[in-house]
Amino acid sequence: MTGSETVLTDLSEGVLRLTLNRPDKLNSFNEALHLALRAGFERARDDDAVRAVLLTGAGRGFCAGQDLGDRDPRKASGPPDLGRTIETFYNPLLRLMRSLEKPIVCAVNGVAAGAGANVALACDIVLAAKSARFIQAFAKIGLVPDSGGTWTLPRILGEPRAKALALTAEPLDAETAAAWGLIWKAVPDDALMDEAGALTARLAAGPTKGFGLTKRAIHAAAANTLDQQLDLERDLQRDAGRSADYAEGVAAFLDKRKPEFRGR
Ligand code: T3D
Repeated sequence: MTGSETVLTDLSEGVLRLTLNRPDKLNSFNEALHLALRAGFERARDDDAVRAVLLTGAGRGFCAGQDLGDRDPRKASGPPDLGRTIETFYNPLLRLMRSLEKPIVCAVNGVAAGAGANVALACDIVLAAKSARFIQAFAKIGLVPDSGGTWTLPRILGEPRAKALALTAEPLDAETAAAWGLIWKAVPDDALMDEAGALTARLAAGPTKGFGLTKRAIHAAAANTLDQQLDLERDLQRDAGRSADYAEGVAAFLDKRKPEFRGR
């Protein structure tokens, strides 16, 4: 395990595990954690040895959003410019995660609040411990959901549930989040890391070039007409069909053997 104190980083067999590591503060975001997490995702983008990412938190929480200790109005000379911090820290992180053409699995090990909830929901496949909760905590302190929450929640849940979660800040338990389609599944607490680890390892050993193209297609669908999407599928399938992994997958099928994908 290597990395800064605030995010533990471990690369093994193609899986880059990023563990938010400020457990005393429920892994809330300070600048150090932001920079370390961004560096982790930049490594995932740039390092061919990384085939999939597993994001989780140390201790009993996943992430409680912004560290409010850094926002104490009694210690400030005037109101903060939160637009600047969003532009400097949160938005680059979300854009980096969204554009990563490798699978991101999130193992939500405990409470995910504020930006912590929305960073989890920005991952590709989200598993949560049954005891975990998702809280749009922004309403409790007079803020607007950020980190993509106002984009993700209405698209997945529809406006009625999105607005209720955002305006009440009521905790959403993991099983309800799964039943509503907000996450992939809720699993027993003691099975979470094994299950998330096995899933990420399986993805990392898969045709990750094709996974990246698949993510690109699904992300584009939100803004495309069916005609545009059909054209995009044609173009991406052309790329996928030229990949070494496609040739290997078909050959392995015909040879009745296990494929050895390399992400190329
Ligand atoms: O500012 C900008 O740049 C704009 C961007 C904003 C993005 C945002 O995320 S705004 C939303 C910020 N987050 C919150 O409002 C959540 C605050 N936390 C909570 O509401 C609760 O802690 C939880 C519901 C998440 C969990 O409750 P519980 O009862 O399980 O734990 P707890 O006892 O409240 O917290 C445990 C410790 O973590 C505690 O410290 P202590 O007393 O043991 O020393 C608590 O103060 C600390 N902690 C929890 N959340 C934060 C935090 N410390 C700093 N900042 C936090 N966000």
